[in-house]
Amino acid sequence: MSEHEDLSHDRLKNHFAQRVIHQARQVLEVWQRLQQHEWSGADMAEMSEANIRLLRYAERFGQAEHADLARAIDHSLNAVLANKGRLSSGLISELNLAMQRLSRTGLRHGDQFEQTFLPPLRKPVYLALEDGERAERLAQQMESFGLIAQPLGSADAFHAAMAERHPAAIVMDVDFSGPGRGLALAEAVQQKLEQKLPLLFYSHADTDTPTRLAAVRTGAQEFFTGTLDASTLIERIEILTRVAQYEPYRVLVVDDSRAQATHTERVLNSAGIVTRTLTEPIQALDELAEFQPDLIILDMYMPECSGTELAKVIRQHERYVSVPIIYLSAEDDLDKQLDAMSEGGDDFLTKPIKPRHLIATVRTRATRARNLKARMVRDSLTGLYNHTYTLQLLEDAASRARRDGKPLAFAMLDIDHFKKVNDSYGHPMGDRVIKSLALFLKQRLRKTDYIGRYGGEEFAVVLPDTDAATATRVLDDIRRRFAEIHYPAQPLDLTCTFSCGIAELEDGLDAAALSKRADQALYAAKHGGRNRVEIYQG
Ligand code: GH3
Ligand code: MG
Repeated sequence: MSEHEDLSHDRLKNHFAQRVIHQARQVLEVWQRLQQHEWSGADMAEMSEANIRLLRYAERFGQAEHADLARAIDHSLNAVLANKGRLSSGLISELNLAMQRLSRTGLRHGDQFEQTFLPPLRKPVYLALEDGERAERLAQQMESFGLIAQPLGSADAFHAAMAERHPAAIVMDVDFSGPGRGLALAEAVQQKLEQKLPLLFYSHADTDTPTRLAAVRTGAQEFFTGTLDASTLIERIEILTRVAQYEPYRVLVVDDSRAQATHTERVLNSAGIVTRTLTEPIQALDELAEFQPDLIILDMYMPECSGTELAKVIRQHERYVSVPIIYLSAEDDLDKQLDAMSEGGDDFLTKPIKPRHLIATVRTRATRARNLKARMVRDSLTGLYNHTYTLQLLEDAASRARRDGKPLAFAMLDIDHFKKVNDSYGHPMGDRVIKSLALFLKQRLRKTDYIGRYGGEEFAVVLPDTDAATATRVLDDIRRRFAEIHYPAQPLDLTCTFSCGIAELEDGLDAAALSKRADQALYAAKHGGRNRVEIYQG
């Protein structure tokens, strides 16, 4: 084969590979849409059709991994059909897992196996900002993170772009093309769409409540003010547009009547919500720790203990103070309902309840609780988990590792001579380094790893299913690459390093002891000269 033919052969192969990727996206898009309402037969048919096409392409173009996933999805969809079109918690979880894997599955290039993420949405993000220069700069930064951004200079350009294709998301300046006109523009566009586009507003000045209200009414998911920080923006867009982020809601149903519980489960499952039932309330606390529900539905009257008593017990645990509790009961005495609500409940639904009403209540409550939790457990500078929550995650991961007989590693990182950075370059530069290490860790670790900001310039990482040697390899690679980052500064660019200590879970070791070992290893790394990774030596 001539070199020319070789090239065109490669290009052809690449072209077909793109077809598979495109079809995978299609499947993921239908899946994402299904998260918003109760599933219908038509939805299932569309899903199934898109998936079959993926299977055919993947088989024809030799993409074994995609073909396997498509087969698994087909299998689950058929199981739903065999179940008289009913979803079950097991099937929802199965489908969700397959979709997450699909969104992460790369392609085989030639013969060498290359694990890459699915390319970013081919759709661009439209940037409609008053300040054209800012928009250009932002677009460049977004591109270096794998997003395609298209700055638009005028309302006409915006309309033209919208007519040509719909973007993955819109970033709109409230004052784009004139004071307050950005708002009107976004509203006009959204009104014409059946499926609203992810919309993020920006205002250079701090804005008043009426403006924010107007933004909310156009379906805005986010409102930024002040300087528009690229990494924050990128992170929000990723969350709004990535399917992989989606986790089905989990609801724990506590009801002594098996029939009633099954009914509740069926209704919730039909909307893609994962459920688990307890008919014996006494087990509730064990189940809570294991299942980690987003919301709890309690029967008011049970023989062993009443719903309100159980709610009180649950609320005594600090970890569960913010999990919404909904009472479900035939009780229609308003006074008794109010009494029950003051005992740690969030809502009261009377039986028989319309399925739509139940689903809507659960969705709104669970969404709000997740948002609230995200604020409570995350550090505001970096968006990483805070100290307390990281320790909780470590505890949960340790008990899972023990149960499944899998290894678990815990790493602690501390930036070297960070005081000097603050002293010589100023505190804002210090903050920038902290934020960039946070983003760096997020990009380079697995989705299943938990990353926390442990203290000022100290970080912690929980690595499930990982032994100390593997964790060391991963973190040492991150250490080397992080040291290569240059932060522009006068008179000299700044570079930073970090030290890291690693410990592995062993029999008889609890989370606190494991964390202490990692800390000791970190101390050894500092003592040994910094800019290195050390494993705990007993
Ligand atoms: P070592 O290599 O031994 O870790 O030296 P170090 O200078 O990094 O350690 P030390 O603990 O003495 O100093 C840490 C400094 O980090 C002190 C504190 O002012 C600074 N710091 C803590 N939190 C923040 C933060 O959020 N932003 C900034 N800019 N600085 C912070
Ligand atoms: Mg330090």
